[in-house]
Amino acid sequence: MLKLFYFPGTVSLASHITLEEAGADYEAIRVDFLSAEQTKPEYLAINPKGRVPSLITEKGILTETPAILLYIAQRYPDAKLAPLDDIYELAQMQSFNNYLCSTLHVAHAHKQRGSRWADEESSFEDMKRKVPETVGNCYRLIEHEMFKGPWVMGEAYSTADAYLFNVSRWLEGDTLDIKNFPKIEAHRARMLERPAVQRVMPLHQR
Ligand SMILES: N[C@@H](CCC(=O)N[C@@H](CS)C(=O)NCC(=O)O)C(=O)O
Repeated sequence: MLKLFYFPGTVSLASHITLEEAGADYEAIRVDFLSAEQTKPEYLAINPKGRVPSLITEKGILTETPAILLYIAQRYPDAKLAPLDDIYELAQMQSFNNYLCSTLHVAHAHKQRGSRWADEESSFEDMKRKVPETVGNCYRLIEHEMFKGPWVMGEAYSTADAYLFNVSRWLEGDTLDIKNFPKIEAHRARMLERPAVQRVMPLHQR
């Protein structure tokens, strides 16, 4: 059975929704960030990165959201969570997911995780101030260039939708107004109607 390590409010929501959409047989295990469990030897023995999500498979651990999402989509092809029969479309989905992972999420992390990149308090403040601009630029690009509609990739729902839904829940905390991103706002509402999302959300409230 697959095991997903997660914590509410983090990027682990996308993997959790995708497991649920796939109808996977899995166990969700909460890592208690409030007691910094992700930094303790027991968790580091599972995932030396000290982050969530981690997905334990029969073959070993998987980390990094784009890799986990693609793994689930490929393991459960009948759920049609990715355009697996079209290499160009699949690469497009990966392009979107990797943009969220390597650019948007990293820009967002500058608000609370400045110590990853600097030591001075003044540097943290500077990084925090820049977040609405850098994250806002990401959402502008998604809203105007990348989002096809009604789902991220167009007519078909894919893993990119769970991922966008996950990260866009941080938008208000980054002092951005979702009203400025009407496609992303409508996407959020559409996601909340999905039974898989409704089943998972109670576990992702802090
Ligand atoms: N690139 C990773 C990022 C994972 C990540 O940074 N997770 C955060 C939560 S959103 C975390 O576990 N942080 C714990 C910490 O910094 O102590 C992914 O996409 O899965």
